[in-house]
Amino acid sequence: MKYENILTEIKDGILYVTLNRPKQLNALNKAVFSELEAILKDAENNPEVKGLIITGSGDKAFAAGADIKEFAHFTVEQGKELSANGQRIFKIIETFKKPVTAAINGFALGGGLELAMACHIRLASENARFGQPEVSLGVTPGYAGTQRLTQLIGKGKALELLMTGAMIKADEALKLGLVNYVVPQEELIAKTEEILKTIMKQSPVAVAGVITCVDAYFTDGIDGFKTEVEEFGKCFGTEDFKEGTDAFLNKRKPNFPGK
Ligand code: DAK
Repeated sequence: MKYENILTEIKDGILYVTLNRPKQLNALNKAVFSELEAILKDAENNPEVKGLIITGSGDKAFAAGADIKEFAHFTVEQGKELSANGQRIFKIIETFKKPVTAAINGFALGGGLELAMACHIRLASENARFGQPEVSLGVTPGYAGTQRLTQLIGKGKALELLMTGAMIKADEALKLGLVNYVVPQEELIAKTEEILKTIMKQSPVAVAGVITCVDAYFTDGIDGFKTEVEEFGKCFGTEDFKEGTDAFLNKRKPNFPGK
């Protein structure tokens, strides 16, 4: 299916999702959100898709935030609605049962950083810049930036970035644990593919279980330890587990059926 603001392509099991509003530095408007939601739904049900790479088109931006022109005249109610909808869609990414990586190829600001933080793994190019500049516009982050940034880098540094609105460079983002790798821009997609392909060789059922367990750690009212017991137990009834153990015992590489 063709989208107006996002390019998609499936190759070797990877769905490439490229935000494609380069003139607006890939700013996230309502249309981007609804296209993203449709793409995720399709990816969830498409057995051809084993993992995702989300990136931005051009060499300047991953996404420079929510589209400021779009929300500039919003009312309190519209603001709440926009925030709830964005949070809901980013939660779909965070709990997605296939691995989702962000290849951050430039500015990841505001909603753009919030999108990257919802992904399971983040890689950045050397020119990438990160920040939550919302306070400079008179708003708080609305797509769970206050929550995920705190989870990822800790309260002290998160509060500093959130309250100053300052931008940081890729090497600092790496030191803070905001991204897993920093590479030259021309190597960004290849390095992301390498990580994703390593994950894709593992049991998809077990990988999905890991995502569920780690998410449980951060979900109020859910005991992550109990979730792990459940997920671990479930694995024993799967074909992936039979294949994985049989392959090990017979000294061969596993070929996981993903069920
Ligand atoms: N939205 C709309 N357009 C944007 C944009 C954005 N976030 N960021 C950049 N653009 C557009 C610029 O307006 C410009 O368009 P033209 O003027 O050419 O038409 C074009 O992209 C190129 O930008 P610049 O000319 O500014 O490029 P520079 O290299 O000089 O600067 C920059 C790059 C990234 C430093 C600069 O563009 C910049 O500061 N952009 C804004 C970054 C920012 O503040 N991002 C955070 C947005 S706030 C909410 C929910 C969520 C949020 C808010 C409310 N509610 C629930 C209501 C989330 C908010 C955010 O994400």
